[in-house]
This record gives sequence, C-alpha cells and structure tokens, in this order.
Amino acid sequence: MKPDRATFRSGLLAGSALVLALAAIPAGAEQKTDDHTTGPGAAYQPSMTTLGELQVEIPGRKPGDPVMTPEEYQAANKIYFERCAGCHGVLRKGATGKPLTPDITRENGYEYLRDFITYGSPAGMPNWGTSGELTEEQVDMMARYILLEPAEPPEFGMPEMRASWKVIVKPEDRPTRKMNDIDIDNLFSVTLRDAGQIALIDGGTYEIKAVLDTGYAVHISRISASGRYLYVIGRDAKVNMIDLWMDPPATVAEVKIGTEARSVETSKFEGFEDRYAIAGAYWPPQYVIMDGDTLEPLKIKSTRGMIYDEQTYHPEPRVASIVASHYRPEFIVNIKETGKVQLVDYSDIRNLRITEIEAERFLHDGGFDRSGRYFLVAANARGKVAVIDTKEGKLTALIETGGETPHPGRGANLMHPVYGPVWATSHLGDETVALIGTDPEGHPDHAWKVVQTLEALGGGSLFVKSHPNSDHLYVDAPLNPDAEVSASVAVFTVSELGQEEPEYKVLPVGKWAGIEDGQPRVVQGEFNKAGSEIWFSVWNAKDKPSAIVIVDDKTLKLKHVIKDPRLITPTGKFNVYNTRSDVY
Ligand code: DHE
Repeated sequence: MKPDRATFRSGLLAGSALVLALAAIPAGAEQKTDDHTTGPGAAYQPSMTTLGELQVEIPGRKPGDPVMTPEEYQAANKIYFERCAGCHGVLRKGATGKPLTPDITRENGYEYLRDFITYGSPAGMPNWGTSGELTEEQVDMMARYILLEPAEPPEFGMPEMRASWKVIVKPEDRPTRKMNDIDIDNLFSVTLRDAGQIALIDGGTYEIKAVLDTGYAVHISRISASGRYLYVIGRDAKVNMIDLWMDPPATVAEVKIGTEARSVETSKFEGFEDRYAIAGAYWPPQYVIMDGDTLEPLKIKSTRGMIYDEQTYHPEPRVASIVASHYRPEFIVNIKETGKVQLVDYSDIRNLRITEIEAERFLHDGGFDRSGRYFLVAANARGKVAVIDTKEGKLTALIETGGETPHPGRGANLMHPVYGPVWATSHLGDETVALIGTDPEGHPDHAWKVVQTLEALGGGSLFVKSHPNSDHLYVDAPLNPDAEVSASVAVFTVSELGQEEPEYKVLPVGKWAGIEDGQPRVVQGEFNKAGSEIWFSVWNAKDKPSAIVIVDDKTLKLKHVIKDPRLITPTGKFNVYNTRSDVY
C-alpha cells in the first residue's frame, strides 16, 4: 500500500505550487510537466479566500495594458487570491514563489505567461491549464491579469478592528461559577472547517454539547490558562471568545483582527493567566494583543520589515504559529517570510519590549519539548526546525530534518529507549519522521540532532501525536494521493524504537468510520485528558458524511465512532486540558 516515493513527489510537487520560475520555458517543458497534475498538496497552500471576496477596481491604466473588463479583473483577482497568492504573495512581490510584478511579467509577455500557467514548470508551478483546474478562458484571463498592476487589499487598523469588536456578554454579566455539568478539562473543541463552526464534544460521553458559529473556514482553537475561555480563529481573521462556564457554552466576545489569519493564543505566565489574547494575521501582516476578558484590541504590531539574512525589505511577512511562554510573560510569534521569531513581552504593553531572534525563512507550525522550555518550529520550505530557548530568550539550534517539508503540528514528545526525551515531526513531502533529541542535560550528545529517522506510511503527513501516558507515536498522511493511505494512520511503539528498523502498525481509521460516500482523509490525532484514547477526524467533502473515530491507545482497537449530521468537515481537535497545558 506504500506508494513509491517518486510517484508521490510528482503529485505533491505539482500541487504545492511552489514557484513560477520566470526564466525562459525550457525546451520540452510541455513534455517534462506531463505528469504534473495538481495533487493534494494544493489543498495545503495558503488560499486567501477571504481576500478573494473583496471588491477591487482595476488599478490606473497604463499605455499597452491588456484589455480587461472590471468583471474579468474581479474574477481573476478571486482566482489569484485563492490559488496563487499563497506562494506569490498578496502584493505579487513573491513569498515561497517568485515575484509577479508587472515589470517582470511584461518583460516575459502575454504568450509566455499563458503557456506557463497552462503547462506549469518542473520547478513546481502547477499545470493549471492541462490539469483542467483552470479553463482556457481562465488561463487567458490570468495571463492578462498578471500583466496589470496588482490590486492592493486594504489595511485593517484600530478603527476597523474596534468597529468589528462586540462584547456579547460583559464580564460582569457572566457566571461566577461553572453553570454546566461538562467535564471541561476533557472537552474537545472540534473545527468544523467548511461550516464555519466548532463543535464542543464531551471527551467522556462523546456527546456533542454545543455547535457554535465562528469565523469563515475556522482554523484552530486555543484555551486560556485557567481553562475557562476558548479562543477560536477563522481564516477571515474573526476571533470568537467562548465562555465554557456558561450553560450551554457560548460566544461572549468577538473581533476581526485583519482579513486573513491563522493563529490565536492566550497569556499563560504566572500572574497573567487569562489576562491577554493575541492573534496573528496573514493580511495585513500584523499581530494584535487583546484584552483576555473582552477581546478589546489593545496593541497592533506590524510585521513588515527586513528578511533576517538578506536584510532586504519584505512587504507582507505573514504571522504563522504563536505560543505562550511558560518561563516569561512572553508570546512567541513566528514570522514566516522574514524568518524571525519575536518574543513579545506582554508585562507592559504600552512600553512593548520585543526580542527578535534570527531563525530561518518560512516558519510555520511547532510545539514545545516535554519540559516546556524549548519551542521547536518548522521552517518548512527550508527543511529545517528552529529551536528557541524560551527561558534564555535565544536561538538554541537550527536543525536540518533530512526530510522534505517538515510539518509537525505541535509535534510529539516521546521518551526514547536510547536517546531519552525526543520531539518528532513528520513531513509533507516524504514518508520520513524525524526524531530530534531535546535533553541537553541528560543526553548532551544527542540534543538538537536528528537521532533517528522513521519511515511511516508515505508523504502527505501533517500531524504526529503522542501523550506522556502512551507508548505510541501516531502519524497521519491525509494529503497522500493514495486514498487508502490518506485514510490510514501509522503507529509506532515508542519502547521498541531502539530496534534497528522499527515496524509500524497500520490503523484503517477511515474504514472504521464506515463511510461509503466520498473519499474522506484521516487527519490530526488528539488525545483525551487521561491519554487513554486518541481521536481522529475522518474529513470528507462538505456535502458528504464525516466522522470522528476514537481509538483505544492500549489495544489500538476501535473504541467509538461519532457520526452526526452536524459534523461537517471536522479537521483540528483540541482537548481543553492538553491544549492549555501543552501536552502532546
Ligand atoms: Fe493549518 C495549525 C496555517 C491548511 C489544519 N495552520 C496551523 C498553524 C498555521 C497554519 C500557521 C499554526 C497555528 C498556531 O499554532 O498558532 N494551515 C495553514 C496554512 O497557511 C495552510 C497551509 C493553508 C491555508 O490556506 O490555510 C493550512 N491547516 C490547513 C488545512 O488544510 C488543515 C489540514 C485543515 C483545516 O482545518 O484547514 C489545517 N492547521 C490545522 C490544524 C492546526 C493547524 C488542525 C493545529 C494543529 C495543532 O495540533 O495545534
């Protein structure tokens, strides 16, 4: 069932839309990109869907501009933000992909651009035309569109934020004690991606306690230090603050912090529990510190600035993951395109102190080691993991993972029989799982090195997971092109990792869900509080049934399937206790 590596790579590369290389089309490019179909990796490139909905006007015409009606420009702009901006940038000045500003595109000319969009390039540009993803008319429209000046989306500063801010239940009107019978620590907040909702599911009874409306294409949930408040962010940058003490739990405040966003977090340092929330935006490139009780926006910081190594200006560095330090009153803010990690001291936000750490470009997701002192974050397009010492406030190491495009989620912490505490990441681009030593005191020779590389099901993995009470490491592969692989999970036994070639077991989680309709992918394991069960999302299309499958961690047998018409496109799941205590 393991697809060979080359087949997988060609599928994924095409989908990953990495680069529109604006060099001359190599002879025979058409032939070389024949197998360049748009693969499932495409689903994982940032899609600026909210920006695509904005009404735009054609920027001031210049002599020689191609003819485009306002309707065509609007339609092309939508396609650009949904399909192209994730790599080429909102302002078309380049990100992981090359810049597409008119000075460059005009030099290449209409026919060149049309053919490039049609056939793609071996360097990673998808073959939008020959794959059927775009019609001939759409390709023609996109070639004309990128010859014109880009449409610059609006900024989103304090006036816009305050206008969007709503306190639905004031702090003084909220309950003074928990009013429901929910075991909040074992509650799961489940992203219902395409419904723009979250489901709150009881970890003991599997009962859906509430389904709440949130932002568009909602992304992640994070929990306040006390465990009372749940913060959820949508891709449209809307933050919902949910009071879990209410019966039933309900949104008590909301605010929009931009137009496109992916991350939210809350202050965790002693004395600052539940005091602040922070959210990071893709557009505009900024993060916002908010009052933890009301979401009142207090401080906006732009991330525009210099790339850490070249020291050239980047106009739109997106904010990727944000975590809260346990050692200092600081948020750790990871800035993608400039490759900087900012330690934002929230103890005095009027006189904000920021420590800026040079890490690596294209920072994305990450998590803490088991001690909670070191934060490991993937610079995914660079194949590296940066290690931040949150106690000392500096970069400890930059590690090549050896695989293609590390994607840890929050990663998984294991007690390795030979190397002691290690942290794991799987990869989007191949089947490898890298185990990195994280114990500089007990195992100094192995600290911050890849001590072992495992081979799991195949590429297209997004998340690994374990728990201090578990002897297992779970590795998903939801973006693998093979339907059987993308519906399965590999499980390694941690105490057997000392063996030469550790074997893994395959859990047919998708099959266990018993869904006949569609081709669901199995994504993101999340443990219950006790660490005795792991939950997986069986993520189907919006109009098809999905499910959550619960596996007994000891026996690796199916324990329960949650099916409900309200479970539309479940993806991320966040157990209240594990999320607030960084247990993974
Ligand atoms: Fe995510 C975390 C960005 C697509 C499910 N995702 C993150 C984080 C970022 C991010 C920056 C870290 C947040 C943090 O820790 O503060 N994700 C992006 C994208 O830019 C991308 C590639 C494309 C896009 O347009 O959004 C993307 N993500 C996806 C998906 O398609 C997934 C699989 C399904 C979905 O719900 O959209 C998905 N992302 C997740 C999940 C997490 C996440 C479940 C949190 C994992 C965790 O364990 O904490």
